[in-house]
Amino acid sequence: MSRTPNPKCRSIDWSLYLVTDSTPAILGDKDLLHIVDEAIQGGVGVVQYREKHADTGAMVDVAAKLHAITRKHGVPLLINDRVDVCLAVGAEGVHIGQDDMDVARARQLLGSDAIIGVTASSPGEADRAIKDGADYLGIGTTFATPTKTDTKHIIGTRGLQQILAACDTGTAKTIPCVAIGSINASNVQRVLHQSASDSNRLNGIAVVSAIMASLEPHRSARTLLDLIKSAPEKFYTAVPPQIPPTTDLKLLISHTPNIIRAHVASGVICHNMTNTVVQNFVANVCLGTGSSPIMSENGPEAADLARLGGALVINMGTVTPDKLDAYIAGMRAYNAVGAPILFDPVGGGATGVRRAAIETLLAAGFFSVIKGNEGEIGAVAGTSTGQQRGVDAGPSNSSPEQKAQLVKTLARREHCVVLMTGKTDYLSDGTRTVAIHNGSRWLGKITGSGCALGAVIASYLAVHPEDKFLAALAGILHFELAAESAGEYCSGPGTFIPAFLDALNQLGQEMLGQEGIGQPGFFASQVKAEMVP
Ligand code: 3NM
Repeated sequence: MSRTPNPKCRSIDWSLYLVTDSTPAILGDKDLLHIVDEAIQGGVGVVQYREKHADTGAMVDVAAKLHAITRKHGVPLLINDRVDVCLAVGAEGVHIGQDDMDVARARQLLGSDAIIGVTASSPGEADRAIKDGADYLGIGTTFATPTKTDTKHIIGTRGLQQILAACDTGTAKTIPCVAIGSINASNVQRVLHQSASDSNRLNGIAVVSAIMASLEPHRSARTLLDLIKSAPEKFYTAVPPQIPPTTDLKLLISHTPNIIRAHVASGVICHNMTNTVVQNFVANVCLGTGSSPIMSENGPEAADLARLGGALVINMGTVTPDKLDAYIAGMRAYNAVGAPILFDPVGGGATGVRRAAIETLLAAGFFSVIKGNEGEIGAVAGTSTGQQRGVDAGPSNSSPEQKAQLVKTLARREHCVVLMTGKTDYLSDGTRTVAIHNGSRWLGKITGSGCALGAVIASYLAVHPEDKFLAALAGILHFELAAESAGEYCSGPGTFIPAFLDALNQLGQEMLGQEGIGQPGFFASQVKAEMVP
């Protein structure tokens, strides 16, 4: 039976939880007590004293000094694993791991007032800890960390999400949850964003090295707390937070001409880490839509490129181990400045190497849009049962409803926009889902059309970051209406390519000049799409 929530927990700010470490690699010659004092002043709301190597007498000595500091600031001190040390200094509670003393015994020794936290790395462990009467959960290991090399499970943000979702089924919702494992200023906002389940989210994060290894613990704690408290919605969220997202498709489409005009006039940078087969064609399509392409798979230069206000495409069509490292460098660079990234998991369902690459990339950062054919989206979702042959989607057994449901579910899971391409395209941000029937059959007869669409959507995201779903919709319509127009004049795939490049450019010019398809009302009349419930 889970117990009634500990009233002591309610007054605690779990946002930033510090776990101490006195190993030379982290603490160096700094003073543990000074760091904790400074970190609390910087915003730490809970301190856990964790010491794996000292004698009991020395631990009690340090714990007593730490307790004097935490008490002065009114924050709780918890002792890792050692109920005896907790009792000796009268600390507020303990944190126990899966291999430590069980909760019931610790509770018996410490009493009902004590705060008892438990480490959980799976929904099952979380459920057990809650039933045993834990007051809060430390969940992880989020990412591999040099601070603790004997961690058993690296669960990523998806693992956090599964535990949070499982915690939400009963009384457990009232139990605070903090995540741990290689969390720092560079990833804290995305961890908070990507781990949220539909109805539950982390109460905070726990760190060791991000504060204990810092030469400026006060400033490090303050920076972390500011990042935690300032919702990163503008950058991350698929659905705009302020404006209630409209599901009125006519209204949505009515916004797209202005977005297209802004894009055509923008010359926005479209940084492509894309496959070697399509680079020339993709660069030409970018130019045709008004963006400025750069085809660079050089990880170290991504940081400079990320600051130019554009977007990044990660297209893993010709992935190798070296390229995977470059993609990760690119993701870090663009995530760090809040610039959009589109992920195109080309051939994702074709080989084990590609499925593993998808997992690596999903754990490495945040994508604003994930785009692929049915096989690729199935591979990202982990739902595909069939073997993708090469990079093509292959035959589909799914109904339109199932496809729409898949993109919606994946968008909700990844908290981003998802596009599944095909004869009908399905675009969703988890709240709004639209089926789009525009395009040309010739797009399926040339190489690189899907890759080029990814590049177009990416640069549209950079031009209209406030609503990524709408930006993606505008990019898709620019691309597909141009393809339709080119399809009318060409005699086959060979003549389609130049006609398409012409049509992309022409559509843009007509939108700017409000002539041809750019005449008021004409553009919208060409769109064949409907909202899917
Ligand atoms: N517990 P850093 S990971 C103390 O997974 C600890 O239970 C973990 O250190 C767990 O913030 C960890 O430096 C170390 O990565 C976290």
